[in-house]
Amino acid sequence: MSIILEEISEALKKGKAKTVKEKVQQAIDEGIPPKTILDDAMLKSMGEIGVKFKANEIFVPEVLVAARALNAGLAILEPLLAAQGIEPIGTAVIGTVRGDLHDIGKNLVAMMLRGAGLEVIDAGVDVSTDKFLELAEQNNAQIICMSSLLTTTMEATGEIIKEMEDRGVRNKYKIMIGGAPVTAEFAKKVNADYYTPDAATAAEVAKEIVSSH
Ligand code: B1M
Repeated sequence: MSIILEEISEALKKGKAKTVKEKVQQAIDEGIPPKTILDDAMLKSMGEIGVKFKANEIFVPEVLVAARALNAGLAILEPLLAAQGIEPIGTAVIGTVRGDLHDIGKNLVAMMLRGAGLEVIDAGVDVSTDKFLELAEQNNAQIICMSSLLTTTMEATGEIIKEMEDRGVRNKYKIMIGGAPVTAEFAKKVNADYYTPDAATAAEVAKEIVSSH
């Protein structure tokens, strides 16, 4: 790997957003293709962050600063990638379900999904069935991701899926759910397609879903 790509990779892992931004611009000026910068430096190191996070070698603050650095670099790369017609590998809508305002975990999942190459539409917190469906429809999403942190709002996940079934649109999307109180057993009970325990696994599974879609 060229030195500049290694520098971007290292700066991203350390969460140095300003350095990532400067080095990404420098790499572009040196003629390195945006897709190479994205894949070989940024997504690669974000993937490594995900592995370490999953293994409890690093924690939420480190992931958040790395993700912020990723976003700083992406802001420069995105218009160039779009101009070259490089498409994201798929689209996911993500939100914290109605009644629930916790968003730290949801934001982490969103960042990891972006790190895996997906376009992520963030619906925010306290998200209704209408909002999930409206954004999924508008953006041709393949996946709807629902986060819940309270035992009470966890039930809203099941209600939202039921409402999607009642409207006859449930099977248009793969539904992934997660959050501290959620379990695989619960996901099965409420007819979600996937439960993932953490942001890194969510990104791995989302990648598999869109590649087999
Ligand atoms: Co709240 N809160 N909170 N809170 N809060 C918990 C969840 C609680 C366990 C604390 C406790 O009592 N021990 C408890 C829930 C109890 C229960 O239901 N069993 C609780 C409560 C009761 C409340 C209030 C009701 C308190 C009150 O007002 N009386 C209130 C509810 C407000 C509402 O939502 N309507 C409330 C409010 C808040 C704050 C606003 C103060 C703040 C949220 C700030 C914010 O998010 N912007 C807050 C916080 C920070 C917490 C704790 C301390 C930390 C949550 C967190 O961010 N964890 C939490 C206690 C705890 O968990 N230790 C607590 C870090 C985050 C990275 O982890 O979100 O689990 P987590 O995400 C993980 C995985 O779960 C997974 O990936 C992430 C990491 O890889 N994941 C997914 C998450 N979403 C996923 C989706 C996926 C896949 C994986 O696919 C789609």
